[in-house]
Amino acid sequence: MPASPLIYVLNGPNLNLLGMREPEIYGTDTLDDIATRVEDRARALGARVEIRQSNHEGHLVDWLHEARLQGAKAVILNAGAFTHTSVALHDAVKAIGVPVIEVHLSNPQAREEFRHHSFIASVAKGSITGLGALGYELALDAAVRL
Ligand code: CA2
Repeated sequence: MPASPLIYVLNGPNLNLLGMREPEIYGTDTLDDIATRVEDRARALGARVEIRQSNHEGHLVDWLHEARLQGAKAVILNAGAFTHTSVALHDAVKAIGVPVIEVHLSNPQAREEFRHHSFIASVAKGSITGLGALGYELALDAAVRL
């Protein structure tokens, strides 16, 4: 029987604050709520998920490398504000040879100008934005079917 696919779900800065502030932008789910939904969906799809959050750019770079070393089938990445600033994450996504699906709870294109550019989008397999926590579940469905 083939091993169940492993999907990394990486979350960037301030996403640990979800559900506590700005519910009109990010919804009322906490990151733990989202993790539970992703784990439930992974079980239904027969996939394994490794879900992490960090406020530190280097941790996210290290975890992208780790995803490759662990043979992950895909990475779901919400890089938070690093999306709009990080050449290091751009380079890591490009380097690892593992498909990365970019997810954002909000739609950055509909927000401030400084959120309009993503350093991830051009090296990602695809992006899902503006659909709230559902975006993570849709990304997981896509990751398993890639
Ligand atoms: O919409 C998204 O998922 C974002 O990645 C969220 C980032 C933002 O910088 C990106 O432009 C879009 C911010 C996450 C911060 O989340 C908070 C949650 C509650 C209270 C304060 C911040």
